[in-house]
Amino acid sequence: MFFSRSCATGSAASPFVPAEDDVFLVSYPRSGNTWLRFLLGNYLSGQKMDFFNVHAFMPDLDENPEAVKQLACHPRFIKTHSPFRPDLNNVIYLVRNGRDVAVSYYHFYIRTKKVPKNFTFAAFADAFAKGRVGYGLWNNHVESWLENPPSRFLLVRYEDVKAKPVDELVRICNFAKIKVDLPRLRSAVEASSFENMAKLDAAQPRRGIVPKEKNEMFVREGGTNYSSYFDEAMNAEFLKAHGAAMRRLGYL
Ligand code: PPS
Repeated sequence: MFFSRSCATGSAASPFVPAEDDVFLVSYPRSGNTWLRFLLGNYLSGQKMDFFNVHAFMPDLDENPEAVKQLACHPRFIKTHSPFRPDLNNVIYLVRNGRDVAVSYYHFYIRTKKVPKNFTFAAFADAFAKGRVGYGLWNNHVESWLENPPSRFLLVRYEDVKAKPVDELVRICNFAKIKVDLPRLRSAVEASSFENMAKLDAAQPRRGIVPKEKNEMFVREGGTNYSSYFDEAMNAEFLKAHGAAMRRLGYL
């Protein structure tokens, strides 16, 4: 039913209304949402995901609601960075250590020229701790979902996907009521490896961005090395704002 599924275009006339079986891939930015979409897309689509077709298979509700409305496959997998909204069910909420999110977001801000190249991490960390970045306080985003989980809700940690991608993908498939085919799943994990996605990222520049160095790549580091960015003061400031969610998610 799901493999080689065709996501043929339907009508775009009506406003977005969630279908009962829609599955939402929800995360604060820079938490690994694109990786999750590659994993699922490579598993389900029968095609090789890349940085263009992934948006057609699993569109972004915030950026392109029309593409979501035009999806004719079921269940629809829909990406969003939205904080809690009550009309979404079947939510896979992807989290990542907030400090790694801050580091990744910092480089993304430079990549997309939201801040100049010489903007310091200290200044960004200060803005992040105060919620003065795109999606506001990381803590609030996480708590908004953890405090109000819809009836069908799956919490997935980026670090767990890194450590045991096959197991986590099985969990996700079970949650989304998708049949599990282990050999196929392992191939999807391989096709979506950091190295393979980084190669595709380099071969497919987007939005006029031509990265000049590794930190300007979209698939940049994929790491958990925040400690080389945060000094003691930044750490204290970060934990003052985000300690509750960090503790709750087992990151402290
Ligand atoms: S966005 O801009 O909000 O859509 O970003 P998002 O896709 O959620 O997150 C980007 C980070 O995910 C990392 N990434 C990966 N990590 C491990 N393995 C794979 N295959 C992978 N693909 C993407 C990506 O490198 C970004 O993290 P950083 O730390 O910047 O490298």
